[in-house]
Amino acid sequence: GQASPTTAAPGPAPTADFALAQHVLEGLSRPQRALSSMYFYDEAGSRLFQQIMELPEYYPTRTEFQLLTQHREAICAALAPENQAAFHLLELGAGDGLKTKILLRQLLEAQANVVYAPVDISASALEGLASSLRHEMPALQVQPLVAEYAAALAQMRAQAGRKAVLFLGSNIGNFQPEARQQFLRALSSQLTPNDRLLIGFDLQKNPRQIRAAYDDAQGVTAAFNLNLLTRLNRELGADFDLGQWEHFTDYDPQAGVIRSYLVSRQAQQVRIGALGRSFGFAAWETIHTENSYKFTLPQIEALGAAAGLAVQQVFADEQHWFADVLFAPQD
Ligand code: AVJ
Repeated sequence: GQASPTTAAPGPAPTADFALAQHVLEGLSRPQRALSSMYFYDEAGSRLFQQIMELPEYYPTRTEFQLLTQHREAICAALAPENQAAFHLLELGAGDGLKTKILLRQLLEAQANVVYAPVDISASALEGLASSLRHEMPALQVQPLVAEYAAALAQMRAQAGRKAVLFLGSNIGNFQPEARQQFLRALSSQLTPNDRLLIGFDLQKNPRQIRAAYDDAQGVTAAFNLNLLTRLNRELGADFDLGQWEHFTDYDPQAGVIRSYLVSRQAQQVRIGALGRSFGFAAWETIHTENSYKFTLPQIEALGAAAGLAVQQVFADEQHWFADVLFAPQD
């Protein structure tokens, strides 16, 4: 809960950083320390993620781009209603929209009666996307929305008429299993029988290949992980010494999850100004920062079924590294 303004106890100032401060206090107070990967994406973090997507080791973006290109006709035919009826194409976590443009071009070519509604937590990313679409596809109707997933779902309820929802890039992999199920149920409850949902899943594969994608030779992923501490230094007046922390990641092939950590290289104290206190770290103590789940097709079927969603089609690349899966509400 929010601190009342009359509380004299030291605490964060009630600014825009309040949620971040609360999160850090809670996450660093646990016996197994953790911070959410949601906070990776400040300006520097978003730039580093763009660089990650270009890395030779980071296969997911490139693979999904390829499979969307290869299957674009079938995917668009499955997303758009028959007889050119009007529909909204909602995208959760649209980002730079580079992959989605493959589908948007295809829809325009097929003269689909579509309104594209990209949703993202980053206003600057959405603005960039909207303005690039105005130039590249002036005929396309675009209704951008700056919001978190939950707010976007609530907004969907008000959306009359047919809709197709995109959730690409294996963003679904960042949820813990329970939150993932909750999210899918909430999403599913907003769909009417003729609506469609396309979700991108990174598939289980050679564990060495997966591990390499999150521990690249150039150290870009390490910089991306460590940038979280830079953010806390700037936004919460913390004094993390970046030289005393390192990136560690490992893949658990049975759980199908990449887990990433920041590791304290020595015993140290870190002061966090906005929290008015310090935290002690033992040598080699870790802060968990990200889960990135990888899936199998039977798991994907089960995931959908538990949320009232039936798999209609699976669009994968030839090597079966990544899949965009089309769901419809179960009847
Ligand atoms: C943006 C969640 C798809 O999990 O692969 C990339 C983020 N983290 N490298 C992923 C990420 C480290 C990425 N997603």
